[in-house]
Amino acid sequence: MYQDYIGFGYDRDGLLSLMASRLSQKRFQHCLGVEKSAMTLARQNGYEPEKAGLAGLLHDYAKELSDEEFLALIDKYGLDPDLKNWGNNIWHGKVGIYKIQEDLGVTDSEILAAIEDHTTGSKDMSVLAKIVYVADYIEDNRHFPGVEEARQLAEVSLDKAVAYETAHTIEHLAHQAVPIYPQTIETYNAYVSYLKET
Ligand code: DGI
Ligand code: FE
Ligand code: FE
Repeated sequence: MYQDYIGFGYDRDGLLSLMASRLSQKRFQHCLGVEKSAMTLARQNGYEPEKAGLAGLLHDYAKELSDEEFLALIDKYGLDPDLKNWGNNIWHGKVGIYKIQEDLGVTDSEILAAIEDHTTGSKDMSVLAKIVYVADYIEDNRHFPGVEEARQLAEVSLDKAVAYETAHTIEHLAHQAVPIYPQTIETYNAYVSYLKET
């Protein structure tokens, strides 16, 4: 049950109310979509669906915090000062987990690590981290060129789906001429071999 992972006694309904009050309608629906996709991926990969669903539901909890709040959290917890050179896209996972611990009492380190790395991936992802990373990309509300291929790959292999998602994200970021977080490139290098295997 949620109680194994969260300290403040929230059940799913309690979390849904809190998230609905913290997030735009659209982002709330996205979180519900990631919850559902994460549970499906968990069943396909021999992982606990409830734990995957909880991590998926919470993954963007901090997405609508202000820049000032993120900068204050970086100071408060003595996080890597280089984080200040980035923005919401990088902060809502890597700094967001501190807000999630403060507000929800999430105690499970595997859930926290999965949320921490859900945007950039990591070269050392747990099965749960891969599930959240991929579910974020393929959930039902996502519509972009390539999403169908990502959905198909995810049914075959979580690792191939991670590789595909990372390559396409990097392509997209480079095309937009925005900086790529070094950890994103590390993820790409760790998974690139899965792009070639059939
Ligand atoms: O929060 P979501 O929109 O559901 O998705 P996300 O957390 O995977 O990504 C948020 C944004 O971050 C998305 O527009 C892509 C961008 N992003 C992913 N990796 C990097 C990145 N932005 C920068 N600058 N560098 C990265 O490495
Ligand atoms: Fe996100
Ligand atoms: Fe997301």
